[in-house]
Amino acid sequence: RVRCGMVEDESVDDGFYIRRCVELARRSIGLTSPNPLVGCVIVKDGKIVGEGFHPKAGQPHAEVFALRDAGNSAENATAYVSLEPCNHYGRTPPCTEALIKAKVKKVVGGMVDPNPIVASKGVARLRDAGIVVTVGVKEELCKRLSEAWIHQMLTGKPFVTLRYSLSVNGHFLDQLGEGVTEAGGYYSKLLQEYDAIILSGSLSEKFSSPTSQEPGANQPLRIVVANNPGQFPSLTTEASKTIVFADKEIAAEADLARKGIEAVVLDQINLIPILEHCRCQGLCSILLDMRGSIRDLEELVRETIEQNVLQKIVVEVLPYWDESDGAESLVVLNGLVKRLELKNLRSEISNRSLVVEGYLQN
Ligand code: AOF
Ligand code: ZN
Repeated sequence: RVRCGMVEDESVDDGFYIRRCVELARRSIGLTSPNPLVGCVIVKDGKIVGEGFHPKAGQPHAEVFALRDAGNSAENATAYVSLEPCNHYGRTPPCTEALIKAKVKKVVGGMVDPNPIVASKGVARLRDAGIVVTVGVKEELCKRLSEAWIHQMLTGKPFVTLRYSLSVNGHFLDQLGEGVTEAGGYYSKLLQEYDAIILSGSLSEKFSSPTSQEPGANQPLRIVVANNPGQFPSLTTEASKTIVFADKEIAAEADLARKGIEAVVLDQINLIPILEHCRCQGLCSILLDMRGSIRDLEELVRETIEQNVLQKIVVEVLPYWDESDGAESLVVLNGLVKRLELKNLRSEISNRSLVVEGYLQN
Protein backbone atom coordinates (compact mmCIF):
# COMPACT_ATOMS: atom_id res chain seq x y z
CA ARG A 1 0.00 0.00 0.00
CA VAL A 2 1.35 3.39 -0.98
CA ARG A 3 1.35 6.17 1.53
CA CYS A 4 -0.48 8.85 -0.42
CA GLY A 5 0.23 12.50 0.06
CA MET A 6 3.18 11.91 2.37
CA VAL A 7 5.01 15.14 2.86
CA GLU A 8 8.53 15.45 4.19
CA ASP A 9 7.38 16.94 7.46
CA GLU A 10 5.20 13.99 8.21
CA SER A 11 8.09 11.53 8.01
CA VAL A 12 10.16 13.74 10.30
CA ASP A 13 7.27 13.55 12.74
CA ASP A 14 7.09 9.77 12.35
CA GLY A 15 10.67 9.56 13.65
CA PHE A 16 9.84 11.88 16.51
CA TYR A 17 6.85 9.80 17.65
CA ILE A 18 8.70 6.49 17.35
CA ARG A 19 11.49 7.99 19.48
CA ARG A 20 8.81 8.85 22.03
CA CYS A 21 7.60 5.22 21.90
CA VAL A 22 11.14 4.05 22.67
CA GLU A 23 11.42 6.52 25.53
CA LEU A 24 8.17 5.21 27.02
CA ALA A 25 9.18 1.57 26.51
CA ARG A 26 12.43 2.15 28.39
CA ARG A 27 10.45 2.86 31.56
CA SER A 28 10.22 -0.88 32.08
CA ILE A 29 13.80 -1.82 31.24
CA GLY A 30 14.59 -5.25 32.66
CA LEU A 31 11.02 -5.80 33.83
CA THR A 32 9.36 -7.29 30.74
CA SER A 33 11.45 -10.43 30.13
CA PRO A 34 10.68 -12.80 28.43
CA ASN A 35 8.71 -10.16 26.54
CA PRO A 36 10.18 -7.19 24.66
CA LEU A 37 10.12 -3.53 25.63
CA VAL A 38 7.40 -1.79 23.64
CA GLY A 39 6.02 1.75 23.65
CA CYS A 40 3.05 3.26 21.83
CA VAL A 41 1.68 6.75 21.21
CA ILE A 42 -1.61 7.75 19.61
CA VAL A 43 -1.45 10.98 17.62
CA LYS A 44 -4.35 13.01 16.29
CA ASP A 45 -4.16 16.33 14.48
CA GLY A 46 -0.50 16.65 15.36
CA LYS A 47 -1.08 16.09 19.08
CA ILE A 48 -0.34 13.11 21.31
CA VAL A 49 -3.69 11.97 22.69
CA GLY A 50 -2.58 8.69 24.30
CA GLU A 51 0.59 7.00 25.51
CA GLY A 52 1.42 3.56 26.84
CA PHE A 53 4.13 0.95 27.30
CA HIS A 54 4.28 -2.75 28.06
CA PRO A 55 5.01 -2.97 31.78
CA LYS A 56 5.51 -6.70 32.31
CA ALA A 57 4.89 -10.10 30.67
CA GLY A 58 1.30 -11.14 31.38
CA GLN A 59 0.08 -7.56 31.50
CA PRO A 60 -1.53 -5.75 28.55
CA HIS A 61 0.60 -4.63 25.63
CA ALA A 62 1.68 -1.05 24.95
CA GLU A 63 -1.08 -0.45 22.40
CA VAL A 64 -3.79 -1.36 24.90
CA PHE A 65 -2.54 1.18 27.45
CA ALA A 66 -2.16 3.88 24.80
CA LEU A 67 -5.66 3.24 23.40
CA ARG A 68 -7.15 3.34 26.89
CA ASP A 69 -5.36 6.62 27.49
CA ALA A 70 -6.66 8.07 24.20
CA GLY A 71 -10.27 6.94 24.68
CA ASN A 72 -12.57 8.12 21.84
CA SER A 73 -9.81 10.29 20.41
CA ALA A 74 -8.22 7.16 18.94
CA GLU A 75 -10.78 7.20 16.14
CA ASN A 76 -9.09 8.34 12.90
CA ALA A 77 -5.81 8.81 14.74
CA THR A 78 -2.38 7.38 13.96
CA ALA A 79 -0.92 4.78 16.30
CA TYR A 80 2.88 4.70 16.58
CA VAL A 81 4.39 1.51 18.04
CA SER A 82 8.06 0.61 18.45
CA LEU A 83 7.24 -3.01 17.48
CA GLU A 84 4.76 -4.36 14.94
CA PRO A 85 1.41 -4.93 16.72
CA CYS A 86 0.81 -8.56 17.58
CA ASN A 87 -1.92 -10.61 15.96
CA HIS A 88 -2.08 -13.63 18.25
CA TYR A 89 -3.62 -14.75 21.51
CA GLY A 90 -0.69 -15.15 23.88
CA ARG A 91 -0.85 -14.16 27.51
CA THR A 92 -2.96 -11.28 26.16
CA PRO A 93 -5.32 -10.80 23.15
CA PRO A 94 -4.12 -9.41 19.79
CA CYS A 95 -3.30 -5.71 19.59
CA THR A 96 -4.35 -5.62 15.93
CA GLU A 97 -7.96 -6.24 16.97
CA ALA A 98 -7.79 -3.54 19.63
CA LEU A 99 -6.47 -1.03 17.04
CA ILE A 100 -9.15 -2.01 14.51
CA LYS A 101 -11.88 -1.75 17.13
CA ALA A 102 -10.63 1.69 18.15
CA LYS A 103 -10.87 2.73 14.46
CA VAL A 104 -7.36 4.14 14.09
CA LYS A 105 -6.71 5.10 10.49
CA LYS A 106 -2.97 4.54 10.35
CA VAL A 107 -0.30 2.53 12.16
CA VAL A 108 3.44 3.32 12.08
CA GLY A 109 5.71 0.60 13.45
CA GLY A 110 9.39 0.72 14.31
CA MET A 111 10.19 -2.84 13.27
CA VAL A 112 8.63 -6.11 12.22
CA ASP A 113 8.09 -8.50 15.15
CA PRO A 114 10.67 -11.35 14.80
CA ASN A 115 8.46 -13.66 16.86
CA PRO A 116 7.48 -16.35 14.34
CA ILE A 117 3.87 -16.26 15.57
CA VAL A 118 3.68 -12.58 14.59
CA ALA A 119 6.30 -11.99 11.81
CA SER A 120 4.39 -9.51 9.60
CA LYS A 121 0.99 -11.10 10.27
CA GLY A 122 0.11 -8.11 12.43
CA VAL A 123 0.83 -5.76 9.53
CA ALA A 124 -1.19 -7.95 7.13
CA ARG A 125 -4.19 -8.05 9.46
CA LEU A 126 -4.21 -4.26 9.86
CA ARG A 127 -3.92 -3.72 6.09
CA ASP A 128 -6.77 -6.16 5.48
CA ALA A 129 -8.88 -4.04 7.78
CA GLY A 130 -8.13 -0.99 5.61
CA ILE A 131 -5.60 0.62 7.93
CA VAL A 132 -2.57 2.33 6.33
CA VAL A 133 0.59 0.75 7.72
CA THR A 134 4.24 1.78 7.55
CA VAL A 135 6.95 -0.29 9.26
CA GLY A 136 10.66 0.36 9.74
CA VAL A 137 10.73 3.91 11.10
CA LYS A 138 13.80 4.40 13.37
CA GLU A 139 14.34 0.69 13.01
CA GLU A 140 17.88 0.63 14.44
CA LEU A 141 16.74 2.41 17.56
CA CYS A 142 13.84 -0.01 18.03
CA LYS A 143 16.10 -3.02 17.48
CA ARG A 144 18.56 -1.74 20.07
CA LEU A 145 15.70 -1.34 22.55
CA SER A 146 15.01 -5.07 22.75
CA GLU A 147 18.30 -6.46 21.43
CA ALA A 148 18.43 -9.38 23.86
CA TRP A 149 14.83 -10.34 23.22
CA ILE A 150 15.32 -10.21 19.44
CA HIS A 151 18.45 -12.38 19.67
CA GLN A 152 16.69 -14.90 21.85
CA MET A 153 13.65 -14.93 19.53
CA LEU A 154 15.77 -15.56 16.44
CA THR A 155 18.25 -18.06 17.88
CA GLY A 156 16.48 -19.58 20.87
CA LYS A 157 19.59 -18.77 22.93
CA PRO A 158 20.31 -16.20 25.62
CA PHE A 159 22.02 -12.93 24.66
CA VAL A 160 25.46 -12.83 26.29
CA THR A 161 27.41 -9.67 27.13
CA LEU A 162 30.93 -9.65 28.54
CA ARG A 163 31.96 -6.72 30.67
CA TYR A 164 35.15 -5.70 32.44
CA SER A 165 37.05 -2.65 33.60
CA LEU A 166 40.56 -1.60 32.68
CA SER A 167 43.04 0.90 34.03
CA VAL A 168 44.51 3.37 31.56
CA ASN A 169 47.64 1.21 31.38
CA GLY A 170 45.60 -1.78 30.30
CA HIS A 171 45.41 -3.66 33.57
CA PHE A 172 42.27 -5.45 34.46
CA LEU A 173 40.52 -3.85 37.45
CA ASP A 174 38.08 -5.73 39.61
CA GLN A 175 37.26 -3.06 42.12
CA LEU A 176 35.35 -0.26 40.65
CA GLY A 177 35.54 1.90 43.72
CA GLU A 178 32.91 3.22 46.03
CA GLY A 179 29.54 4.14 44.66
CA VAL A 180 29.97 1.81 41.75
CA THR A 181 26.32 0.93 41.64
CA GLU A 182 25.09 4.43 42.35
CA ALA A 183 21.79 5.40 40.70
CA GLY A 184 22.26 6.75 37.20
CA GLY A 185 25.77 5.29 36.99
CA TYR A 186 26.66 3.15 34.00
CA TYR A 187 27.00 -0.08 36.02
CA SER A 188 23.71 0.38 37.84
CA LYS A 189 21.92 1.02 34.53
CA LEU A 190 23.63 -1.93 32.86
CA LEU A 191 22.77 -4.41 35.60
CA GLN A 192 19.04 -3.80 35.48
CA GLU A 193 18.91 -4.75 31.79
CA TYR A 194 19.97 -8.36 32.38
CA ASP A 195 18.05 -11.40 33.57
CA ALA A 196 21.19 -12.93 35.11
CA ILE A 197 24.76 -12.00 35.93
CA ILE A 198 27.62 -14.50 36.08
CA LEU A 199 30.24 -13.70 38.71
CA SER A 200 33.39 -15.33 39.95
CA GLY A 201 33.09 -17.16 43.27
CA SER A 202 36.32 -15.63 44.57
CA LEU A 203 34.90 -12.17 44.92
CA SER A 204 34.85 -10.68 48.34
CA GLU A 205 31.49 -10.17 49.99
CA LYS A 206 31.58 -6.51 49.14
CA PHE A 207 31.83 -7.00 45.41
CA SER A 208 29.72 -10.08 44.96
CA SER A 209 26.30 -8.60 45.47
CA PRO A 210 25.92 -5.96 42.85
CA THR A 211 22.49 -4.41 42.85
CA SER A 212 21.10 -1.84 40.50
CA GLN A 213 20.19 1.36 42.29
CA GLU A 214 17.71 2.58 39.68
CA PRO A 215 14.27 3.11 41.24
CA GLY A 216 12.18 -0.08 41.05
CA ALA A 217 14.98 -1.79 39.12
CA ASN A 218 15.14 -5.39 38.04
CA GLN A 219 17.84 -7.20 40.02
CA PRO A 220 19.41 -9.95 37.94
CA LEU A 221 19.74 -13.48 39.24
CA ARG A 222 23.33 -13.94 40.45
CA ILE A 223 25.12 -16.96 39.10
CA VAL A 224 28.25 -17.63 41.09
CA VAL A 225 30.87 -19.82 39.51
CA ALA A 226 32.62 -21.54 42.41
CA ASN A 227 36.35 -21.74 41.97
CA ASN A 228 37.26 -22.84 45.43
CA PRO A 229 35.35 -24.53 48.30
CA GLY A 230 36.33 -21.87 50.80
CA GLN A 231 34.90 -19.00 48.82
CA PHE A 232 31.23 -18.38 48.96
CA PRO A 233 30.37 -14.77 48.85
CA SER A 234 27.10 -13.40 50.10
CA LEU A 235 24.26 -15.44 48.75
CA THR A 236 20.61 -14.82 48.15
CA THR A 237 19.51 -11.49 49.53
CA GLU A 238 16.14 -9.84 49.56
CA ALA A 239 17.04 -7.97 46.42
CA SER A 240 18.26 -10.83 44.33
CA LYS A 241 18.60 -14.56 44.27
CA THR A 242 21.87 -16.45 43.86
CA ILE A 243 22.66 -19.87 42.50
CA VAL A 244 26.07 -21.48 42.56
CA PHE A 245 27.60 -23.60 39.82
CA ALA A 246 30.25 -25.94 41.16
CA ASP A 247 32.00 -29.10 40.10
CA LYS A 248 31.42 -32.25 42.18
CA GLU A 249 34.60 -31.86 44.22
CA ILE A 250 33.99 -28.29 45.21
CA ALA A 251 30.31 -28.92 45.89
CA ALA A 252 31.14 -31.83 48.20
CA GLU A 253 34.00 -30.10 49.94
CA ALA A 254 32.03 -26.94 50.53
CA ASP A 255 29.02 -29.00 51.61
CA LEU A 256 26.72 -26.75 49.63
CA ALA A 257 23.59 -28.83 50.17
CA ARG A 258 23.95 -28.77 53.96
CA LYS A 259 24.48 -25.02 53.93
CA GLY A 260 21.20 -24.66 52.04
CA ILE A 261 22.93 -23.09 49.07
CA GLU A 262 21.10 -23.58 45.80
CA ALA A 263 23.68 -25.25 43.63
CA VAL A 264 23.93 -26.82 40.22
CA VAL A 265 26.65 -29.46 40.21
CA LEU A 266 28.44 -30.05 36.93
CA ASP A 267 31.15 -32.55 36.01
CA GLN A 268 33.20 -29.64 34.93
CA ILE A 269 32.53 -25.93 34.96
CA ASN A 270 31.83 -25.06 31.37
CA LEU A 271 29.90 -22.25 29.90
CA ILE A 272 27.62 -24.24 27.65
CA PRO A 273 25.78 -26.12 30.45
CA ILE A 274 25.49 -22.85 32.36
CA LEU A 275 23.88 -21.14 29.38
CA GLU A 276 21.69 -24.16 28.79
CA HIS A 277 20.53 -23.95 32.39
CA CYS A 278 19.73 -20.25 31.85
CA ARG A 279 17.81 -21.02 28.66
CA CYS A 280 15.72 -23.66 30.46
CA GLN A 281 14.96 -21.20 33.22
CA GLY A 282 13.71 -18.68 30.65
CA LEU A 283 16.63 -16.31 31.24
CA CYS A 284 17.07 -14.36 28.01
CA SER A 285 20.03 -12.09 28.77
CA ILE A 286 23.24 -12.85 30.64
CA LEU A 287 25.97 -10.47 31.79
CA LEU A 288 29.33 -12.19 32.19
CA ASP A 289 30.95 -9.87 34.69
CA MET A 290 34.72 -10.24 34.95
CA ARG A 291 35.17 -9.00 38.44
CA GLY A 292 37.62 -10.77 40.69
CA SER A 293 40.73 -12.25 39.23
CA ILE A 294 40.55 -12.48 35.48
CA ARG A 295 41.85 -16.02 35.79
CA ASP A 296 38.69 -17.14 37.58
CA LEU A 297 36.52 -16.60 34.58
CA GLU A 298 39.19 -16.88 31.92
CA GLU A 299 37.99 -20.27 30.74
CA LEU A 300 34.40 -19.10 30.51
CA VAL A 301 35.40 -16.03 28.53
CA ARG A 302 37.51 -18.16 26.24
CA GLU A 303 34.52 -20.41 25.67
CA THR A 304 32.07 -17.61 24.96
CA ILE A 305 34.34 -16.43 22.17
CA GLU A 306 35.41 -19.81 20.85
CA GLN A 307 31.88 -21.18 20.87
CA ASN A 308 30.51 -18.08 19.26
CA VAL A 309 27.98 -17.38 21.98
CA LEU A 310 29.12 -13.86 22.80
CA GLN A 311 27.07 -11.00 21.38
CA LYS A 312 28.37 -7.87 23.04
CA ILE A 313 31.36 -6.48 24.93
CA VAL A 314 31.21 -3.54 27.32
CA VAL A 315 34.54 -2.16 28.54
CA GLU A 316 34.93 0.55 31.11
CA VAL A 317 38.22 2.43 31.20
CA LEU A 318 38.84 3.90 34.64
CA PRO A 319 41.07 6.88 35.30
CA TYR A 320 43.85 4.97 37.08
CA TRP A 321 47.36 3.90 36.22
CA ASP A 322 47.50 0.67 38.13
CA GLU A 323 50.61 -1.32 38.92
CA SER A 324 49.46 -2.76 42.22
CA ASP A 325 50.40 -6.28 43.31
CA GLY A 326 48.77 -8.92 41.22
CA ALA A 327 47.70 -6.47 38.53
CA GLU A 328 46.85 -8.53 35.50
CA SER A 329 46.43 -7.55 31.93
CA LEU A 330 44.13 -9.10 29.42
CA VAL A 331 47.13 -10.80 27.79
CA VAL A 332 46.11 -13.88 29.77
CA LEU A 333 43.63 -14.37 26.98
CA ASN A 334 46.37 -14.23 24.37
CA GLY A 335 46.35 -16.83 21.70
CA LEU A 336 42.63 -17.10 22.09
CA VAL A 337 41.35 -15.92 18.77
CA LYS A 338 42.21 -14.25 15.58
CA ARG A 339 41.08 -10.67 15.57
CA LEU A 340 37.58 -9.78 16.64
CA GLU A 341 36.14 -6.55 15.41
CA LEU A 342 33.41 -4.85 17.35
CA LYS A 343 30.61 -3.28 15.37
CA ASN A 344 28.01 -0.59 16.02
CA LEU A 345 30.19 1.02 18.66
CA ARG A 346 28.83 3.36 21.25
CA SER A 347 30.63 5.23 23.95
CA GLU A 348 29.71 7.13 27.05
CA ILE A 349 32.05 9.41 28.89
CA SER A 350 31.66 10.73 32.39
CA ASN A 351 34.09 12.23 34.83
CA ARG A 352 34.59 8.77 36.31
CA SER A 353 35.11 6.60 33.29
CA LEU A 354 34.91 5.99 29.59
CA VAL A 355 32.57 3.19 28.58
CA VAL A 356 32.81 1.60 25.14
CA GLU A 357 30.38 -1.02 23.92
CA GLY A 358 30.18 -2.92 20.68
CA TYR A 359 28.76 -6.05 19.10
CA LEU A 360 30.37 -9.12 17.60
CA GLN A 361 27.81 -9.27 14.83
CA ASN A 362 25.89 -6.55 13.08
C1 AOF B 1 2.79 -5.84 20.92
N1 AOF B 1 2.84 -4.94 21.93
O1 AOF B 1 3.53 -4.30 23.94
C2 AOF B 1 4.26 -6.38 23.16
C3 AOF B 1 4.25 -7.29 22.09
O2 AOF B 1 2.17 -13.43 25.75
P1 AOF B 1 1.86 -12.09 25.22
O3 AOF B 1 0.42 -11.90 24.87
O4 AOF B 1 2.36 -10.96 26.10
O5 AOF B 1 2.62 -11.97 23.82
C4 AOF B 1 4.02 -11.85 23.79
C5 AOF B 1 4.49 -11.61 22.40
O6 AOF B 1 3.81 -10.48 21.84
C6 AOF B 1 5.98 -11.26 22.34
O7 AOF B 1 6.77 -12.40 22.17
C7 AOF B 1 6.04 -10.34 21.15
O8 AOF B 1 6.03 -11.07 19.95
C8 AOF B 1 4.73 -9.58 21.26
N2 AOF B 1 4.92 -8.44 22.18
N3 AOF B 1 3.53 -6.98 20.99
O9 AOF B 1 2.06 -5.64 19.95
C9 AOF B 1 3.53 -5.15 23.03
N4 AOF B 1 4.96 -6.64 24.30
ZN1 ZN C 1 0.20 -7.01 21.31
